Amino acid sequence: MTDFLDSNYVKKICAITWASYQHGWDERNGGNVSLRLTTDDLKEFSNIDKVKRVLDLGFDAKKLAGQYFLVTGTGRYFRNVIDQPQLDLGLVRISDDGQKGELMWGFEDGGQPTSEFPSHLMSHIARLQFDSQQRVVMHCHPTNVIALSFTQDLDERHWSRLLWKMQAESLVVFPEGIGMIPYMTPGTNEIGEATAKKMQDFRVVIWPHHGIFGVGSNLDEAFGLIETVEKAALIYSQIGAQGGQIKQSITDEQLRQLAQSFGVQANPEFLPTK
Ligand code: 2HA
Ligand code: ZN
Repeated sequence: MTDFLDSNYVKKICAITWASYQHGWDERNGGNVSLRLTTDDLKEFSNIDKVKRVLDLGFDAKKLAGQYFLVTGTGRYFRNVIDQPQLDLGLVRISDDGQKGELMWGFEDGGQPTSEFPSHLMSHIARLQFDSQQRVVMHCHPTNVIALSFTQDLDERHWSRLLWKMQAESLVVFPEGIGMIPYMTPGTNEIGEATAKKMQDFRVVIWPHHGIFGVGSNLDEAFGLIETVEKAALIYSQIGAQGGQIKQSITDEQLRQLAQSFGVQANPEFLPTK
């Protein structure tokens, strides 16, 4: 048996939180991440077989009963997770009735899951309807995405087309486009519900003037998705820095060719089929 602290799950979350911090997306306690794990994933690990504390979830998570989430703690700094994972991370089992979180490991100095845990769990539930491999929800504060939410209309079609045209990579990585909710108060069930609703159609949801939610089947995929969206937004910012005048861009026809070539289906509401 391996101590859970030495698992690749903990190592990988440490690596991703550190990378996200280094990108400048997680000032202070900004950002949070959750990784869904099953009993099967955990059978080879020790130190996770006793309930250490029972936590209130604040909503009905029955659809996730018996599943485990390795999650960052509220108020914790992404910068520090790599040095003290057993304090800043927790492994939480959703109770059989779906009302409570059972802390099995971590948060050793009394910590609690991120204030956005309801948003994470609701997003996991929404994505699991379409994708049984859904594992990761990641939230952070990428600078150029946030800046874009001040200068652009908060319109999904507009954002999707703008970001698709900033680099050839965008359409291939997020062919369904970009989801968007209105500005809402973070940490509430309401923002969680609005985000999860968007997650029925998108893997990326923008929180205007705040940040981004991205999902995936593993940590690299969710992180890479956010990275690609932020890179497109950065290119747009750099265009502004170079005077803002666009002389040429990727055309709709070139986007269609790109989708065909990479075998992806571009959202037809955002890119007409012709
Ligand atoms: O974890 O980013 O949205 C702190 C936040 C809240
Ligand atoms: Zn945030």
